[in-house]
Amino acid sequence: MPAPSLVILTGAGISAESGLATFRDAGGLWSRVRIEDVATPEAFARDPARVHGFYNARREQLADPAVQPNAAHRALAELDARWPGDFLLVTQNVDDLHDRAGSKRLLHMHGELRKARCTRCAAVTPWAGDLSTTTSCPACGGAGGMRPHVVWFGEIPLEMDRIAAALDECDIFAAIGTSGLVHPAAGFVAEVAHRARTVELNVDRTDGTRLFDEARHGKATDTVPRFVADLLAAT
Ligand code: BV8
Repeated sequence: MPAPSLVILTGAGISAESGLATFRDAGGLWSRVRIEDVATPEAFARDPARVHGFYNARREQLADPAVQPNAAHRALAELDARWPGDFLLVTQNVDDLHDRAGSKRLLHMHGELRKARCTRCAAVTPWAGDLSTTTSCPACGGAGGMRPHVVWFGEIPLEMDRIAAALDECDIFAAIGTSGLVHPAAGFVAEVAHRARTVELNVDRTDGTRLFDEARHGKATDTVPRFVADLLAAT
């Protein structure tokens, strides 16, 4: 009997205990700035300096030595390393905490804060510092066309074919630390619910909790290591 195929979706809640603000909790990012002003292609066309400022501040916070992967990130990296079957961790997060925890079978569907993309040649370059309206592309040399390698609202998430293929095969689907409000990620559970075991891990119920077979409530640093231990014990 082959090991079950796993797909795990994470959202901002898995990084909350590492000190990174979520989006929709009290005091979250969208309570400070409007999506329409900083996270759409129209916002970037209208005021690129403001959008760069929003992402530069988040990139700077991510560089803070106090911001480290937490026990939930580390547990998922261990699961990745030890799971004998198919496994894919799909994160909506643009932080690099899953990467730094050691996750390998990982996909950033909304892009990555520490990468920049040239709007002229499309080259994607690792980027730890600030971007501005005068930044030059290391690949083509063009100046002023660099943007965060992040998927804004109204843009198509990355590697959707690879995600669809993994969802088509998955036997167990878990959503961790996501409010289940942003599509298409929010629709993944409905896509697999008729044939996969579905588990939601969150501090609270969400609008999507009713769609899951099981809900495990608590902080990610408590619930995720326990969930991983349960999965590994069953193999
Ligand atoms: C698209 C990058 C078309 C930027 C982000 C209906 C159907 C389809 C689309 C739409 C639709 N209605 C509207 C749309 C369009 C839109 C959308 O969904 N809008 C929403 C607002 C309604 N979607 C899009 O535009 C997407 N593109 O649809 O293209 C298409 C699609 C497929 C195929 C072809 C064409 C693009 C969306 C991507 C936008 N970019 N991020 C950036 O980061 O700055 S989205 C942004 O929201 C982040 O990526 C974030 O990850 C994501 C989701 O938020 P969450 O991660 O869930 O975070 P949130 O704060 O909401 O929740 C945190 C949760 O954690 C809470 O539940 C909380 O209880 C919990 N928590 C907190 N602490 C803890 C915890 N849990 C455990 N432990 C803790 N300690």
